[in-house]
Amino acid sequence: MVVMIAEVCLLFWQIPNFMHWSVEAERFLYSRDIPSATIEHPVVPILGKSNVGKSSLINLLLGQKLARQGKRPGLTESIGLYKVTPGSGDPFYIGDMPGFGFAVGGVQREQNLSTIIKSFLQKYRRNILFLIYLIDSRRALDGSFQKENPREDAWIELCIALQLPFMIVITKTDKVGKNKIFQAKKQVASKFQIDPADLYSVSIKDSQAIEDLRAAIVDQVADAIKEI
Ligand SMILES: Nc1nc2c(ncn2[C@@H]2O[C@H](COP(=O)(O)OP(=O)(O)OP(=O)(O)O)[C@@H](O)[C@H]2O)c(=O)[nH]1
Ligand SMILES: [Mg+2]
Repeated sequence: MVVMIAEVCLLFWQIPNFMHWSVEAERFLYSRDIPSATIEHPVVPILGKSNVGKSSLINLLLGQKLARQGKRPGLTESIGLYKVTPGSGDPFYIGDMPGFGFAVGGVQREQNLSTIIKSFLQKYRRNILFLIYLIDSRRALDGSFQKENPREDAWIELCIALQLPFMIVITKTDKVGKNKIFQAKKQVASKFQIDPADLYSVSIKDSQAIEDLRAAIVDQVADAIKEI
């Protein structure tokens, strides 16, 4: 009997962490022309420039390939909400947002995507616990993120105006190498005047970093729900 219990414990121990939250996909189409729906649970949207790795990160966090990901910037065109229920916690949605900035299809398409993001953030502000804001590690390192960047700054200003707390995550760290990650964090942290240790970093090739981020999201969601 003792052996059996030990075996069961071992089995659970070996189950990857993503098994500890169950996932339901719900593609939530949102545009100015579609009447708004009621969103039942709090939302944690993932925001960032097109191609920064939002949809890929979401698929890894979910442990399933539910969001469309790919090389073409502007691939995600509508908002995908994925209901996540962590072990003993309350359900919430992780939101895959279209990217801002360059989109294949030209300026008009880019503007349409921006309108969708902006109106979602404004309309559903009360559902949003916090944002996860992604920055490509190469843009952090070469200084292009810090330089005067009116388009990206306008997004950051909108989030601040809406009093949206954000968690910052540096992506694609495999592109810069492990020894440069802290430097990339320092550069971004100086722009936001925060401690670099408060930033997260991920790569689709680093499963430990994904696990750490998942755990941090669950903790932050639990804290944010307590404050509501
Ligand atoms: N090397 C590397 N490539 C990555 C990483 N994350 C994403 N990518 C690649 O970057 C490209 C864009 O990824 P997506 O996840 O579709 O990016 P997105 O931010 O959702 O893009 P949009 O929906 O267009 O805004 C894909 O080709 C991914 O395979 C990473 O950590 N490392
Ligand atoms: Mg996407």
